[in-house]
Amino acid sequence: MQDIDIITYLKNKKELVDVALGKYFADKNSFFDTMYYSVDSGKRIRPILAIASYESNGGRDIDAIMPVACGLELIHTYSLIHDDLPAMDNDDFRRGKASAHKQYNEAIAILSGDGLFAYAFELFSMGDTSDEKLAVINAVSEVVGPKGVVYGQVLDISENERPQPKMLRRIHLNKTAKFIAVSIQAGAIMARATSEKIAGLYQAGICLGMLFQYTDDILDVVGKKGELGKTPGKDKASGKIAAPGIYGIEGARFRAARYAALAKGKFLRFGSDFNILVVLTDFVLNRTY
Ligand code: GRG
Repeated sequence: MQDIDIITYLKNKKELVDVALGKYFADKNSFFDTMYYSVDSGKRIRPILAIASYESNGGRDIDAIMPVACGLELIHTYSLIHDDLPAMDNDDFRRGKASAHKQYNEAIAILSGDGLFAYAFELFSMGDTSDEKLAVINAVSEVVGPKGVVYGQVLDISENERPQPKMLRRIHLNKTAKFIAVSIQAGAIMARATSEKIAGLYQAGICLGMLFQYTDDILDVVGKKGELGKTPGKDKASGKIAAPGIYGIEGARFRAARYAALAKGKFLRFGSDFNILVVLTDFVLNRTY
């Protein structure tokens, strides 16, 4: 497992995703350029997880998984644009530059999100409309809607006078973990994995997703390296629930490590073909951006 150079792996996969995204936004009308402003940059964790899961499950056709992987990134970008709006988090910066409503205006930012959401589903159904594609659309739409990301955001922006561990868990699970998990699930579906494996990988993805949000909360307090325009301690200042506010930094780190161990145990059950997901989990645990 040690022989996986995770930084090179992430760099190579990110490059592939960036090239594909560039292609999907080239030679269209000018609003695609506007939307691409928000798409351009980002770590591409969700598409990389989809590709890693696809390949771990024996998938070999990068052209088959790429539209699915990129569709996930478009939905994620949409959620970031809307999250930054004055009615939500009211953030002036995203991905090291002005957030969409600052660069353009609120109406254009809202429409960029709307456009990216619809375009994601066009990418999901691009080419053939196989059973796998339908299963991906079913799984993703369930997780990003009112049973997942939208519900998590509703809870997140609600007044929480006394932050409770139970509420924190519910927000993290819905806002972040389910989307990370469905990215892994989508890769497995596209590789035609067994339903048992698809379900098991989704559960491992939930643990990885919880870990991802814990490390996001921790980095909001201690500061992200290499990310411009991010104010350390933002969540604390905005009064939103975050792990360090409930458990303290060390408590949050302890819990993050526990989610990492849980995720790795679940990935390892499927054998050495899934080592990359174990290594990716360690990367998320130790990330500094
Ligand atoms: C239905 C998708 C959708 C959105 C509407 C606005 C909203 C409801 C949800 C917001 C959810 C949200 C912003 C969750 C935060 C998840 C998170 C940890 C974001 C940071 O992800 P990174 O670190 O960011 O992968 P980059 O920029 O690298 O892609």
